[in-house]
Amino acid sequence: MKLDIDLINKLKQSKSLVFFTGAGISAESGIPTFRGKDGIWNKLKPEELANFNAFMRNPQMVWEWYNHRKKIIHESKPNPAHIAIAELQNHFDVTVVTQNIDNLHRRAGSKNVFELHGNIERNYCVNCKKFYNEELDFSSGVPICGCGGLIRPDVVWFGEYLPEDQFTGSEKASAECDIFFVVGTSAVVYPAAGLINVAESSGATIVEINLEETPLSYLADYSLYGKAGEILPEILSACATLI
Ligand code: BJW
Repeated sequence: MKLDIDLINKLKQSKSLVFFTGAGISAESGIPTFRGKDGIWNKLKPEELANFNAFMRNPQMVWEWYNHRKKIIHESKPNPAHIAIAELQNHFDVTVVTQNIDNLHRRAGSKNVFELHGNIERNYCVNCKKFYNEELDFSSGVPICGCGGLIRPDVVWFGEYLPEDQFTGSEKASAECDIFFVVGTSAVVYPAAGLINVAESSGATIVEINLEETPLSYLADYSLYGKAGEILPEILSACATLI
């Protein structure tokens, strides 16, 4: 893909970049997306797995799903898209705002990362809120806290509030950046998707990178259609030649 010369000039004039990322950025690491052609929610119903009531009704089933995903994530590696974003830190102030729970941005070397929907490597007790960051023992079924409460993954399910510090920090970065990249998200889950409006109304240039259009594509100044793992390294190369 040939990058638009106007976009390269914008990059030249920019200091701060935000990368707002979704499941699509990790697809090339072998982690399935939620929606779309190969999305896991074509087969599984989100309301049966990604909400608190479903967990309380059937913690065993929800844990089986998360353990399956933990295994995939554990075996995966950051791909060229995650790595390009981390390397862009050598040229710009970079903030990553991710909806993903897979920790691949940090593993790629990104330093300034906000996690809007939690992190699969952490867990906590639904009763006393004690954190369990070590490997859990599933030998006698669903893990139980010392207080008797069920332990759950530290992720944000439908109907739950996003972690306030992560959301507030993301809003600030979105309002203050020069360029806001929207990478591999269907942009349908709120309040996360609303950050695109925050950036746009604050005057940031919006660049969308996706395989296809999304409901918020109309806000983009530049729409780059293709794989994030191919487009982001090209952006990195273009930036390297600016110096
Ligand atoms: C590629 C690619 C490649 C593929 N290269 N691209 C306003 C309006 C309507 C509804 C609401 C609203 N405000 C709130 C709501 C309700 C709800 C919501 O948004 N519902 C809509 C879906 C209808 N939101 C909530 O409930 C949120 N909480 C909340 O609002 O709290 C306030 C409140 C409290 C109490 C009562 C009421 C309100 C919480 C949302 C939590 C979302 N959680 C999940 C699960 C996380 C844990 C886990 O992973 O298990 O987060 S759902 C799931 O969707 C996950 C994702 O982070 C999130 C977004 O998905 P994402 O990342 O966009 O992935 P996909 O699969 O959808 O898209 C992939 C994209 O990549 C596609 O576009 C592909 O084309 C592309 N792609 N390969 C580039 N190689």
